[in-house]
Amino acid sequence: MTSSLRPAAARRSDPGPAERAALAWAHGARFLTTAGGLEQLPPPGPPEIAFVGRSNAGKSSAINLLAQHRQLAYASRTPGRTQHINLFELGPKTEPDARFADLPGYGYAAVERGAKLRWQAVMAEYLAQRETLAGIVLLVDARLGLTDLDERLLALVAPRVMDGSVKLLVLLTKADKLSRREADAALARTQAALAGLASEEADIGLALFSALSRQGLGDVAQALWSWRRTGTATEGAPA
Ligand SMILES: Nc1nc2c(ncn2[C@@H]2O[C@H](COP(=O)(O)OP(=O)(O)O)[C@@H](O)[C@H]2O)c(=O)[nH]1
Ligand SMILES: [Mg+2]
Repeated sequence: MTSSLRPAAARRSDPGPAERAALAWAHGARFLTTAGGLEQLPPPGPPEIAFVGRSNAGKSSAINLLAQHRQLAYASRTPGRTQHINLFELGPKTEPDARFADLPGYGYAAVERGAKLRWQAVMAEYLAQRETLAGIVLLVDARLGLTDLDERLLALVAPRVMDGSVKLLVLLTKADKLSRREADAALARTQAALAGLASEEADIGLALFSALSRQGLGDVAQALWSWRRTGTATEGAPA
């Protein structure tokens, strides 16, 4: 079977109610604010889900697809250009239950050194210390696998992942470019690399993803949906 047959197969399967609800939730994402540094972030609110990855890994494409806004997270033609944390809000407008935090892509060689160092520090501080950080989605080009920079990011967040306070979902992107055999190999390689983060408390997911074919979209939406804040005082209360 060629990989080009998979998108149709994926679309054919009827999503269950949980997947539909999760997709509808993700599609409801709206822009909240953009921060040029940690001091510009809004006060901690609902759980934040941070999207991180090397420039060109497919982060903007994934967020755009989840949110169903073609331009919500600008799929830049100039990798590394977006040196900001962009925040999106999800859930009921009166009582948002999650935020997406789109962090700057890393590893783009042409970014000026001073700016690069500054953003490394901002990201490190955000990922290591943001109290409302609930989960991290790490986007990795499936053909490249985890790079040194990804490993460094994982080392940085390892304490929070291993004690279970921050969940981790690693997406192997552009899966449409891989044969089934290549995809299996990429999964196995990445799983082995992530083994060091495993612990009793850790919640670590790994999935193939394609913004082009939508492979993995429903599962990703459901995972993130499960990370939102639930059980607030008004939830389930009569309208
Ligand atoms: N074939 C394929 N290309 C993709 C996919 N996702 C992103 N791309 C391409 O990869 C490049 C980088 O994507 P982008 O979302 O801007 O990456 P970002 O720098 O991580 O935000 C663009 O040319 C996209 O069109 C995918 O699922 N499949
Ligand atoms: Mg981008």
